[in-house]
Amino acid sequence: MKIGLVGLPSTGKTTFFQLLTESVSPNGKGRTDANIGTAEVPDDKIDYVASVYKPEQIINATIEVIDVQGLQPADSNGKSSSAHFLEAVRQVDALVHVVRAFEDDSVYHIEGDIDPLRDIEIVNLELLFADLAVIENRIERIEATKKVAKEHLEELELIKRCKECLENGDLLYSMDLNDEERKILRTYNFLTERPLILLINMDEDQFLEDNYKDKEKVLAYAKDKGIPLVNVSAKIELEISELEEEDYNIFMEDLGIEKPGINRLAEAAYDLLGLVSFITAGPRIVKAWPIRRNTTAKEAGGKIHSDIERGFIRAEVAKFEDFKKYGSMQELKEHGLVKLEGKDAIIEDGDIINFRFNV
Ligand SMILES: Nc1nc2c(ncn2[C@@H]2O[C@H](COP(=O)(O)OP(=O)(O)OP(=O)(O)O)[C@@H](O)[C@H]2O)c(=O)[nH]1
Ligand SMILES: [Mg+2]
Repeated sequence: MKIGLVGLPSTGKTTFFQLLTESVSPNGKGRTDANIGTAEVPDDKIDYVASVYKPEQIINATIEVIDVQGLQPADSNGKSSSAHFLEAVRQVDALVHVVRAFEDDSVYHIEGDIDPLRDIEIVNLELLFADLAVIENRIERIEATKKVAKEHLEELELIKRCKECLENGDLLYSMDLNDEERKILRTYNFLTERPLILLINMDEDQFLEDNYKDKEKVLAYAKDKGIPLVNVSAKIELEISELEEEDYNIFMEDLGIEKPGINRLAEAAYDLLGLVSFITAGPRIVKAWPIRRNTTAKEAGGKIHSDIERGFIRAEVAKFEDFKKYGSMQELKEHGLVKLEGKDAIIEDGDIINFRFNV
């Protein structure tokens, strides 16, 4: 899974990026290039299975995180200079908009004051302008040809509808499109079609009180649009992440941070994208494998290796809750709790699977 961090300048994107990826020095100052890093998805189930198997290696699911430079709001003529930075996040599975709620006079705010909802709308507009620019270029290119090829006519009609949608100030994900149309649009990697998460970056006090300026408005907006909200206090969490475990736990508790930011973000992203993980376990490796919800046993095998999908015979599936209750595969087998599933069985989150295949 890939996510892209976007937002206005100095909202805490790179701070959050460092927290997620535990990278100490992202590329330069992040002025021109995007920072790219990998975040490990924390997973209680993997931790438990690993504590039983004690494997040589534990492999959690990962999320690739791309952090781009802050977007400069368009000028009064609607001219925007953000499109260039946004190219780096066109291919992500979800965009995470880092919104500034923290109050700190020493940190410059491009709009001069704290107003999360206004900032959310400015960034939406930047995404919209970037998509509009792509569409306008494409329309120009198609129409420049003397005779528009037949296969382009349909595309042209569709992107003109998209253009109209954006010009009305609506994001493309709100359009009612059929599968064929979505397929045509896929090659464009439109930003306003990407699933979005709002990450509210708060200061210490706001986090403790679970309150920030205009919180009610932001909640109402997110609810209305069905956009998940995640709260973090990126700077403070980054600072304490450098402490020894004992101190770290004490500070997290003092600050009222029940779960690290990465946990909350990963949960929101898995939920939004409809992902779950299954587990493979052995003495060498215990590993989490992210899959789409409703993936079949055979397809799940294909995630590991195409040979497993091709030569699929059966999947031995144990439910995580049963494993936790009995504490070993041997016990589970004796209680008849390891099921032999066929190719069409639906895999659920936490299933511990051993594939039988033959190639
Ligand atoms: N007080 C306070 N400062 C913060 C917080 N989060 C980030 N900052 C500070 O804000 C400044 C900008 O943070 P960055 O993480 O670099 O922001 P950015 O969004 O990556 O900025 P650009 O890449 O320039 O757009 C830094 O000085 C951070 O220390 C916070 O929660 N509280
Ligand atoms: Mg940055």
